[in-house]
Amino acid sequence: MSKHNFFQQLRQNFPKSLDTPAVWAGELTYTWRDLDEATAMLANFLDSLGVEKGSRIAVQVDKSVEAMMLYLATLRAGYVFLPLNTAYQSSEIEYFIDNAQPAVVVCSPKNFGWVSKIAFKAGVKSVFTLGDQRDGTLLDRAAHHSREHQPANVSADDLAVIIYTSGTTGRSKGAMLSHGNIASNAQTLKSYWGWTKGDVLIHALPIFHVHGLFVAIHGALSNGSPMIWMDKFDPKQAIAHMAKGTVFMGVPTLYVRMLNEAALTPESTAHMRLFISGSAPLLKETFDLWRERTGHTILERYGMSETVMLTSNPYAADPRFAQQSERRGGTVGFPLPGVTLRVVDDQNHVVPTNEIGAIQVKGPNVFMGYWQMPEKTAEEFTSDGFFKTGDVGKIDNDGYVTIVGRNKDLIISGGYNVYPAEVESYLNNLPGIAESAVVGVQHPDFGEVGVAVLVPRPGAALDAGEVLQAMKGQLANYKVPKHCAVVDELPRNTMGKVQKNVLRETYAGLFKA
Ligand code: MCA
Ligand code: AMP
Repeated sequence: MSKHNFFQQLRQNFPKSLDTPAVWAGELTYTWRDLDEATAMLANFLDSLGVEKGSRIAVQVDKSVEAMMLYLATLRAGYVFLPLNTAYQSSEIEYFIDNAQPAVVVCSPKNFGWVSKIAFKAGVKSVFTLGDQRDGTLLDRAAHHSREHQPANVSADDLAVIIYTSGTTGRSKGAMLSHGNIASNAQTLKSYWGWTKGDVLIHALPIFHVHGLFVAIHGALSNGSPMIWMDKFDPKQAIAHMAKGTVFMGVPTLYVRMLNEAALTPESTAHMRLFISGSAPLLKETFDLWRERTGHTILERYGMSETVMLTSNPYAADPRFAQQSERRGGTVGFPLPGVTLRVVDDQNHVVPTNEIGAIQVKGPNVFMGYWQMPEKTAEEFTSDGFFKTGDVGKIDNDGYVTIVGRNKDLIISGGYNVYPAEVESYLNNLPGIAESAVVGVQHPDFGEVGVAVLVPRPGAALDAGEVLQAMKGQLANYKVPKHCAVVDELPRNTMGKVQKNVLRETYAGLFKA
């Protein structure tokens, strides 16, 4: 039985009339039949490679409908999808491939040279290409396969996707999500956000992270709703699509950029049903301004790669919370149905209402652990099975959760996570640098960006511009600090620990609007 195969569950929600539009992508229209047949061909092709079930299919390609089809085909055939940000550079890709040991790697045609070299060196047998113009060897090869494919038998606990998340210490960890994890979350969000007949999703996010890959795609497909596909976010185009769309999902930067457009009005957004924000804190100012300019109230939700979605402001009245139906700016709403969320102190005791503590969660959506890191996995769970999110927050009298900070040293820049430890370790290895500290400061467009503070080695002449230039091409561009300062020494407390709060204050005004 393939009833636990998440692809099969999505497919059961495809509309009866398979020849109606499923995706509008520029000039092209893909029907539901196209989605079904193309994923079958790709799944048959993957099967023809003779790799074992559960093998990882690592994919670093530009956003395209075919890239989404490859994701769906991987689930369909019972393999494990491993999406990789297109910003990752060779040393990052080398780490992921060595760590995940994929059976198949798919990359952009333009990157085939260096990616295949890394892959073959790591023992990968099959490397294919997929471009954003339906080009590359993957589609050529899949074209010879049947348009029919019986979805693989999997159990709810079988691995479906590995999403790499960076770590506060050491290298990235692969969060393992099962078919059951992603299915339960998709099902919950479908009803909590009131997905309805006639909905049309404007898909504006990248598809190598949870927001664009899961929350957006699963939302539309599990409701049999078509998508307007944007290969890259553009604020003018996004607003123009609102004449036909009903649901938009974005990180706060996308809302900030749309607010800069004169075309954003009550009239241009009149057809829309729902605006959802997440992945980073939405400023109350952006929330209020959006309501003023459009008459719509953004619904903010909160999640993680390890857990998919955890909390959400209500779409309609939530009977569990005294019928609350208000979407409150600055909060992330209520734990989703099925999710248990608690706020605890250092002794792991639940704190009283309105008090701040560490957020821990439990539920069918919580991941299976980190790929080949049982000790790390054990550290991140409490003895009674709660996952430690690393976020700090509180729950108010009405049940609304507010995130007030993080106890992980993390910068969220335009919705992407940057771990200072990773950037510092890169900087500390550059010639002329004795030590470094990377901190996040407020930024009008990206919300937060990294600033690097460097101490030169004795006698070394450090040029901040050259350091930044050296980082580009070595680290994903969003990890490269937006400013670099050279100082004589870093501020330290009596224990010798770098006082990052002092640095944050020093550079706080650097990017003020
Ligand atoms: C691009 N740059 C960035 C970022 N994006 N720098 C910092 N932070 C970023 N997010 C770099 C570019 O490489 C460029 O560098 C310069 O900044 C300006 O680029 P720009 O053209 O403005 O960027 P863009 O191509 O328009 O991209 C901005 C973006 C993009 C559209 C906001 O970053 C984006 O799509 N963000 C969404 C991320 C996302 O989907 N997150 C969900 C994660 P240079 O000038 O040197 O070339 S899932 C998650 O977090 C959890 C589970 C959840 O709750 O959802
Ligand atoms: P990731 O590692 O990409 O899965 O990012 C997960 C982190 O993003 C969470 O642990 C939070 O710190 C942050 N996050 C996601 N949604 C929100 C939100 N609505 N408000 C504040 N932080 C958020």
